[in-house]
Amino acid sequence: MDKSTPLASSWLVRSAPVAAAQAAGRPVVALESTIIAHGMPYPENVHTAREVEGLIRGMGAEPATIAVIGGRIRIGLSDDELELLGRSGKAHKVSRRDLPFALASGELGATTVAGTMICAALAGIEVFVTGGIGGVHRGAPESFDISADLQELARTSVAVVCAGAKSILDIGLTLEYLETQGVPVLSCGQDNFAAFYTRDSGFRADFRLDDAAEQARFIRAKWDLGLAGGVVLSTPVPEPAALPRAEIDAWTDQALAEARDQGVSGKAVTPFVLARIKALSGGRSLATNIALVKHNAEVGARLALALAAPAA
Ligand code: PSU
Ligand code: MN
Repeated sequence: MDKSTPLASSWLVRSAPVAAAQAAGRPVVALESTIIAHGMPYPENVHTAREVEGLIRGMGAEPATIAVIGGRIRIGLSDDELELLGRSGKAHKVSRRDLPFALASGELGATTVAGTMICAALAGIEVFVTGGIGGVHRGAPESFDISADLQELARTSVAVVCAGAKSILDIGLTLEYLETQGVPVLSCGQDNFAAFYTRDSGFRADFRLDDAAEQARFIRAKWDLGLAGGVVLSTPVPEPAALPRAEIDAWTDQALAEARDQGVSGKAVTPFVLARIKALSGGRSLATNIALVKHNAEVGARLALALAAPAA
C-alpha cells in the first residue's frame, strides 16, 4: 500500500478517510491543489474543489486532495484546509523543485501536476485527476519553458486524467516531448487529444480507449512490465461548456503578449495567462474550467474503480 520508504513516509500524513479507504482496498483518486490556489479565483476554487470531491465520493472512490501544510505532505484535506488553500493567496506553487522548500519551511504549498504526482506515488495512489497538464510553451525553443509536469510523467507511475493541455502551450511539441519520454497519451471519448477550453487540439492521441476497463488493462500492462512513468488520459470538455476556438485563440494571443511585455517568466507564466484569459473572456473561461474538471473527475473515478477491480 505505502510505496514510500520509511524516511519518505515520515513526511506524509493521510486524512482519516483516505487511510480508511486504502486500508479497505477501496479506490482513491488524487487531486491537485495548484488549480485551487493559482488556477481559479476565490470562492469558485473552493466551491469547485468540494464539488469535485463530492462527485468522486458519489461514484464510490475516495478523493485525496494533496497539498503541503505545516511541513507535511497532506494526502486528503478537510473543508477548512481547502478553504485555507483557496483563500490565503499565500500558497507557494509547488513542483518537483519546490517540494523540499515547502516541507522544510513549513509554509503553505499548493502542488502542481508534477508535485501531486510525486506525492500520490509516495502514498500509493495510482489515479490523479486534474484540469490540464503543463507542457511545452510556445516559444520554448528560445525560452526553454517546458513544464516539469512532462518530465514527471516520464518517471512517476501515476495515471493523470485531464482535458488535454491548453492552447497557451505548443500542443504539437508537448506531444512530441511525451513521445520521446515514452509517455502514452490515451484519449477517452474522441480520437484527438483535447485542448482544455476546446474539445479538439487538432492532434491525434496515441490510443483511443473509451472504456475504463480497457484503460485499466492498458495501464496494468505498462506497469506490470516495469515500464515506470505516467500515462496521460485525455477527455474533452463536455460539448455545452466548450468555448469557440477562435475566441479562445484571440484571448490566448493577447494574454501571452501581455505576459511577454510585462516580463512574466518562470512559474508565474501559467497562472498569469490563466487569470488574463478569465478576465478577457468575462468569466466564461472559468465556467468552462469548472465543467471540465468535474467531467475529468467522473472519468478518473471510473478508472480508479476499474483499476481496483480484480483483473479480468
Ligand atoms: N493548466 C491549467 N490549469 C492549471 C495548471 C495548468 O489549465 O491550474 C497548473 C497545474 O498545476 C500544472 C501547472 O501542473 O499549472 C503547470 O505550471 P508550469 O507551466 O509552471 O509547469
Ligand atoms: Mn514553466
